[in-house]
Amino acid sequence: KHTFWESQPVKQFSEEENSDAVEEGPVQVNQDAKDVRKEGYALPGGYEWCDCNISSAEGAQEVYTLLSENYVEDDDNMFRFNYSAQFLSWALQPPGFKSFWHVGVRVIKSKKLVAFISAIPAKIRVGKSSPKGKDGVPMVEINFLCVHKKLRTKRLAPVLIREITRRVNLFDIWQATYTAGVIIPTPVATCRYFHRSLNPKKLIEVGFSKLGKRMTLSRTIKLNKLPPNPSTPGLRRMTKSDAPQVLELLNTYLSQFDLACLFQGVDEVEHWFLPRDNVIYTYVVESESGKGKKKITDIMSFYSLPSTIIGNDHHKELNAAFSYYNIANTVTLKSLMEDALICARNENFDVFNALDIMQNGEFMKDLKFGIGDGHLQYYLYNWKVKKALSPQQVGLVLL
Ligand code: YNC
Ligand code: MG
Repeated sequence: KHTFWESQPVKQFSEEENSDAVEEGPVQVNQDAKDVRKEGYALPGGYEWCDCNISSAEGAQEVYTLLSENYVEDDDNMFRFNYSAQFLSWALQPPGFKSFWHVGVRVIKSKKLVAFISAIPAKIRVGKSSPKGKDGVPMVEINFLCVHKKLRTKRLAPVLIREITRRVNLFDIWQATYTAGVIIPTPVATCRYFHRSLNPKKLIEVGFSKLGKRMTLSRTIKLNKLPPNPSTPGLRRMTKSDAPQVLELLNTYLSQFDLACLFQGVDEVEHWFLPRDNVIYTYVVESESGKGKKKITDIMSFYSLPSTIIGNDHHKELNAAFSYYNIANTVTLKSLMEDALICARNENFDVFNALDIMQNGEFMKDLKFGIGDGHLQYYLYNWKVKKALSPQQVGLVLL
């Protein structure tokens, strides 16, 4: 029973079967932004809404602290995502961001931040038949929904979701995309994480991985060993002047998928891809294109999302790199991704994670990725698709 989600304009589980009868597109016709209620939704007594000011160090730190203590844990409560303050500052402030969409709940008396939810704008294309065709649908990406552990199961999450919806609707946006570990009505795609050990000794010590049957630690280390340096000629870190070519490459590449982001301009690409230490790592391949001219032909990227290791005296943090967008044109995807593993290892990451989306299935076996437990569900708000997408049809990475 999903009392809240059954009240929302999302595809319901009961509509799963007769999928031929489902019309692709909005669940509800767009309203008039002028008719959206002006007042915030009611909170339980003693709590108030706030706009979090991520652009200030203190504001980012406040959200960081809430999430670092209360955000997503694995099923066995051994690890908890520990997005850094710099990462949150990046993830929440792309071109067009609004503090009005960085929604917090505070205790009125102490001003302590106890809940959070965020939206950022994005153009999303669903299927090949979006009404606006190649231009995609103006949506928001919802992320970092978090309620303090002491306030759980009091139906505060639905209030946060209604409030962010209201604040997005006020700007005449009626659709959203989000991912979650839980299953609610109704996933548009069900994807899985795969993991590639970079530092097997530590991964075993902290209980992230187990020694395989008939395996010793030294054999495991040897099996996972990577060359010291990447092999692709011309591979280097992305710089600002690469952004126009990266924009072209991304939008062309992503046009083959049924759920993807349409990058809107050079400023968006600069924001999402220019390297930032401990946040986002992007490499490009620069090739000679004749007459001494050079051009960007390939892209490889990953982001940094460490996890706190809960209750381990020796190791405090698991350094995980997460695959972002990768485009292989002059080398195989496998060899480009082997370079990604090498670059991540050289940046001191312990593990490299990738979803089975896009073409990632092509390299996972050869590059010794192992399947993770748990799934990542992709969702659309106020948008129905006829049939769920396979992971390979998904070309969207949410942070
Ligand atoms: C979830 N992750 O099903 P029903 S992902 C959506 N996404 O409703 P309560 C969720 N809904 O089933 P708690 C959800 N988790 O009765 C739970 N729900 O219809 C639903 N965890 O509320 C749930 N972060 O307040 C149920 O539950 C109702 O106190 C129960 O709070 C939930 O960011 C939560 O995993 C997740 O902090 C806040 O457990 C809490 O348990 C927590 O009684 C650890 O809520 C951190 C965590 C979630 C990460 C994420 C994406 C969120 C998407 C939200 C939906 C956006 C819709 C689009 C809005 C814009 C529309 C436009 C335009
Ligand atoms: Mg609650």
